[in-house]
Amino acid sequence: MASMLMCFLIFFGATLAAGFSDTQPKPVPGLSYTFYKSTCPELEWIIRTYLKKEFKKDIGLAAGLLRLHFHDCFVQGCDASVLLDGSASGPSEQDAPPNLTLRPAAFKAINDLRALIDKMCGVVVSCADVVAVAARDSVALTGGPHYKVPLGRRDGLTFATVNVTLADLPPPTSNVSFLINTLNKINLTVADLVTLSGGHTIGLAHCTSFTNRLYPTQDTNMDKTFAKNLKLTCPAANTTNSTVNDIRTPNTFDNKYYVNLVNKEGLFTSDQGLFSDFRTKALVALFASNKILFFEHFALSMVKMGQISVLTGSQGEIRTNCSARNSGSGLWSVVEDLLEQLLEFPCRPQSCTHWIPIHQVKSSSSSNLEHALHLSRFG
Ligand code: HEM
Ligand SMILES: *[C@@H]1O[C@H](CO)[C@@H](O)[C@H](O)[C@H]1NC(C)=O
Ligand SMILES: *[C@@H]1O[C@H](CO)[C@@H](O)[C@H](O)[C@H]1NC(C)=O
Ligand SMILES: *[C@@H]1O[C@H](CO)[C@@H](O)[C@H](O)[C@H]1NC(C)=O
Ligand SMILES: *[C@@H]1O[C@H](CO)[C@@H](O)[C@H](O)[C@H]1NC(C)=O
Ligand SMILES: *[C@@H]1O[C@H](CO)[C@@H](O)[C@H](O)[C@H]1NC(C)=O
Ligand SMILES: *[C@@H]1O[C@H](CO)[C@@H](O)[C@H](O)[C@H]1NC(C)=O
Ligand SMILES: CC(=O)N[C@H]1CO[C@H](CO)[C@@H](O)[C@@H]1O
Repeated sequence: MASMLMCFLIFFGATLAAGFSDTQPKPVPGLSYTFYKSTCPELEWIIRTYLKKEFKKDIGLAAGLLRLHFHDCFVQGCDASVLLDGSASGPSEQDAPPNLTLRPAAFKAINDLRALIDKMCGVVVSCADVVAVAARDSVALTGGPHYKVPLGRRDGLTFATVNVTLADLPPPTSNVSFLINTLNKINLTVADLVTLSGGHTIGLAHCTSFTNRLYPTQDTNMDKTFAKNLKLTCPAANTTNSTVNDIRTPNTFDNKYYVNLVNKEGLFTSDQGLFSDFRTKALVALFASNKILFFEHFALSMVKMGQISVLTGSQGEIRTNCSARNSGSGLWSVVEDLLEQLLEFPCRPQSCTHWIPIHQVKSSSSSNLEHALHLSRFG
């Protein structure tokens, strides 16, 4: 009997693993797994190499980049609008209250990456795609699963208002019902909610994100020793200190976040609630005991999240500066459209990009970083 069960488990496990590696989820129309294959074959290598180097200096950047992608996708889709500086048309997402704690280092990394990518490939890769790949690599390089991301996103032309941003990003004080409803509006399921919350296996949180559970009265759903230590870090509700999201393995992407929840050591109301609500509790317990299963689900949910309301084809633009709309606001994509019509052949963006280098002859000044990348590749 025991051996039969064993056989079943092995068979079941193998089937899951095989199904996982063989079948990538089908990309939404306009995105593909090979989008930059001919126009920027170095793309993923450039990003991986740069991030490996930067994470050695500051592993917290990985958390910053993962959260950046989440915020981008939840507010008007994964269109890199989260990167826009506030100057052009009112407050950007970056200035809205829930985003204030997005790490400046993450914005800098995206801009640095774009500069490197542009030097090698020309201006063909969207900022939204750079954010998506950087988030994926942040997961992989901190110990999480490696998964393929569909590419071909275009960058948005419009800012989200502060109000829209507030409405789209659930606060950490949310209960599970509210979270389920919020995610449901963007077609994410209850399982996606539990799975994506596992992103809190890395990174930091400021006291203000969880002191609602300490003051004025202590949340009974929090481990007493854990609460005592949090009170030392956050002696008052308004302290500006921060602490790690995952007390067990703060800088490693693993399933310990769920182990924390099972032990009442989740940080936010929105975290700990997942182990109280009958709709989410079982999956939390399952992920706490099965890292591989969590990794498989996380990869799938991230691909799903990464395709929320994406702009494709000739929508939006490829921003030359990730922090600002191209001057002429969308003129470039109008020109692309006109060219397509004049040529009278169906032209997908990747087959059209031979137009771009003509207009984007780059200066040959080379940064130290670019030099380092060349050396490690060709040297
Ligand atoms: C489900 C709703 C979610 C809520 C309510 C939420 C809330 C928060 C809050 C309040 C913080 C701390 C901000 C601070 O105090 O500085 C945070 C940090 C973080 N969140 Fe979430 N989050 C959610 C979903 C996600 C998702 C889907 C991901 C990615 C898959 C994610 C990844 C992160 C990361 C990596 C950090 C640490 C950032 C850093 O260290 O810079 N979160 N989240
Ligand atoms: C944003 O929300 C606030 C508070 O709900 C409201 O007073 C304000 O008018 C809203 N602003 C816009 C532009 O909708
Ligand atoms: C969950 O939160 C929402 C919004 O804050 C609130 O209206 C609702 O009553 C809460 N539900 C429960 C069961 O506490
Ligand atoms: C959710 O799915 C519906 C039905 O397929 C679709 O109309 C809607 O655009 C989707 N919403 C998002 C944000 O993807
Ligand atoms: C947190 O901030 C307070 C001041 O508000 C300070 O006294 C305390 O040492 C800080 N704790 C930690 C762990 O940083
Ligand atoms: C926090 O609140 C206390 C009491 O209300 C006040 O004395 C203190 O200055 C505040 N600290 C910060 C950092 O706002
Ligand atoms: C990119 O745009 C931002 C915001 O307008 C600006 O501050 C920055 O200097 C620009 N960067 C470059 C390299 O032009
Ligand atoms: C919580 C928080 O710090 N909110 C700030 C977010 O950013 C806006 C604009 O910069 C500030 O007014 C808020 O105080």
